[in-house]
Amino acid sequence: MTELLTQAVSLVALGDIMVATADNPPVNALSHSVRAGLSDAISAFEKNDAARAMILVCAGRTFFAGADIREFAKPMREPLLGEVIARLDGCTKPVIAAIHGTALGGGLEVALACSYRVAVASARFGLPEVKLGILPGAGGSLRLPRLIGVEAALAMISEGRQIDAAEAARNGLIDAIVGSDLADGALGFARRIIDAGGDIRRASELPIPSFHSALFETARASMRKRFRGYVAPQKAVDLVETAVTMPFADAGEREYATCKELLGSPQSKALRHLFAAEREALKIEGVPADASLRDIRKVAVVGPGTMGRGIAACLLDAGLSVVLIGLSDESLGKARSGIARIYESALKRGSLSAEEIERRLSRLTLTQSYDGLADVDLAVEAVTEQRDVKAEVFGKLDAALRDDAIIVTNTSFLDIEELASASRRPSNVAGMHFFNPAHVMKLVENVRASRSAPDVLATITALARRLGKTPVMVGRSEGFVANRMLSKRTREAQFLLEEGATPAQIDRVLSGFGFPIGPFALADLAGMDIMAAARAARLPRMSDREKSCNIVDRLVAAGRLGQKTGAGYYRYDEKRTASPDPEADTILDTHRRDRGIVPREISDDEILERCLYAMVNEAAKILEEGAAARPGDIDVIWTSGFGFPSYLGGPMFHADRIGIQTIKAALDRYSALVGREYFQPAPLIERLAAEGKGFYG
Ligand code: T1G
Repeated sequence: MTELLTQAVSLVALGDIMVATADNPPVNALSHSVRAGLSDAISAFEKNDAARAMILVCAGRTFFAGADIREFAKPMREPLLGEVIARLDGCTKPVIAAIHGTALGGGLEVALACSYRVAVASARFGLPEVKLGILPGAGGSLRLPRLIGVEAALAMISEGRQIDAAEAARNGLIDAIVGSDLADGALGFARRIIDAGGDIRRASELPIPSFHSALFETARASMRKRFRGYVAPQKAVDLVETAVTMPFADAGEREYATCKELLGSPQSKALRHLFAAEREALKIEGVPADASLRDIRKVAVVGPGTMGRGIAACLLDAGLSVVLIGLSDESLGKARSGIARIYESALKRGSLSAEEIERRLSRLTLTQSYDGLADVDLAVEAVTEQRDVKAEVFGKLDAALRDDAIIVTNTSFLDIEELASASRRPSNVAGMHFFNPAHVMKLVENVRASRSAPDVLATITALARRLGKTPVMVGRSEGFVANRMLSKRTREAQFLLEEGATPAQIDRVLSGFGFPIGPFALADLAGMDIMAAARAARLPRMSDREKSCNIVDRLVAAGRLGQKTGAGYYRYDEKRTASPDPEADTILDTHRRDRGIVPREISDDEILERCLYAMVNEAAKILEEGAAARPGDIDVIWTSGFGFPSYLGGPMFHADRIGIQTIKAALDRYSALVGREYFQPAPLIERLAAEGKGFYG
């Protein structure tokens, strides 16, 4: 008979095997009711002399996905996870974790404290705490190295890397992969353990496998480089070193203390904010959570340029069939080789096999014709950013596609409303704004037009997720959210340059803040011709000062297109290492002289504030207009799209930390210095500052 121990855990005896089942939707987080239930199950198992083994399994879609993140902000209620885990470890009869879905964080720690672990082939395992700015706090750093080796454990803990069941079986994390019927497989395994004498095997009692003496020093250096600015990855190395050099109990205390300390750190709060914001961003106003999704199997991509190719590649990667439509054999041929190059580098890295690449490419059709698109479910328009060209393509797609097919535009700046209303299917039109390179960049700004149908919005959100992207729904607004805010930072960087700062100073300040690359090094990478084209597109809406601040055009005129010509804002050697270039200085000096500007010393603080606050001020306008639904959406956009350091939580979260009153005072100061048209505080900032509130209340 099944006995309900707590709201979340039940226990049943099947002969001499007990089965404890946890059921705490949606992801079986280790909430209080689960911990209490597990503790009761262990007691019942230990007391029951007839029971010779216990299986620990989860209902629903996954094994325990970790500690309950929602409980982090509250005082912890006993039994604490560490206590439950110590009791599992101390069991005098075998406990077998039966795993499906993802065993993560505290969930994996529970499994590690069991005597044995079996899993279905699709299960995944990880200690992703580091991504939340914390580290394992319930024995993960102690038991994992003993089971799978120090180096492998270090990689999982410091990078949050997940592994699949095959790897887990190879490295000793799990004892068996069972068939798709997990309960059946786990019962069979338990029977074999009982028949073999019911041995228990405690990971805590295994010896520490040998490891290379330079392991930790090398790892520290690599973490510093790869996770610049992040605290937890560095601490992870210290933690694992402690775990394998100190006695078990002492190391356990150290682990718990580290986890607790990190939990209260500003970085962890920021990263947990983003975890929640990313999920919140999937909730779209007017779209029910259970909205029906349209079936998307075949997608047409119009425009075989850089964007079209990248988009086609990620659609192929996700298992979809793609028709890539172009204007000439030549452009399509280039597209095919462009896509093949993307796959060649995956082959070289070893992330894809030649057969898999072959399979993906076999789903790609290249054509100049709009005929035969009847089985296409969705079309992505990715042609050049010109209104009449896009309108013409929309017209052709409208005529060629089934009535219920969806058309999305990849426009960055054009008015999606105009494109939608010219179509005969306005409710089936929306935007999907990918970023270059589309097969790499995580962010997709999905754009809703006023008549986009709710199920269309739900479908493009699901499609972006299927492509492994981070979608955020935005509304009508020139440049949407990411580029619109970026254009203000670009403007300020240019103004600062003509006022007397150098590209190297501005880049140093912004990368010192945490951006992966400064704006001028980035411009050199993207190409000055691209920057000049973007500038030309915005020219009609620029102020007089912006129009005359034409350093980009001067660089192009001097043939300095950036890295590809060996010189832009910087000069590049054959290894593409940048150094300041007197020739670029001369161009800047000439520009300043022509404009009658006497260069001045500019402080690093001024550079950072002007670049950052110009963005935050624009974000406040975007929020007021409703082009972004909430501040969290903007934080997700900037951290997943443009390298805003995640450990600061995104521009809005960071602005709240600085304080809106401080930001407003700075905006007033720069209004006087640079001009009101650039720095007048947005009404929302005025209001929040007056009320003493932040974007998050
Ligand atoms: N606690 C509470 N809620 C959680 C949760 C958790 N650990 N994980 C997910 N949710 C919520 C999530 O907010 C969402 O809610 C819903 O579940 C579905 O999630 C002591 C310190 C498991 C791979 O970091 O990686 O253990 O938005 O949309 O895409 O060492 O969730 O619907 O209201 O993401 O299928 C470590 C985090 C904790 C795992 C499922 N564990 N979760 O992905 O669904 S720290 C993690 C995930 C720890 C110990 C420590 C994913 C997933 P809502 P979802 P999904």
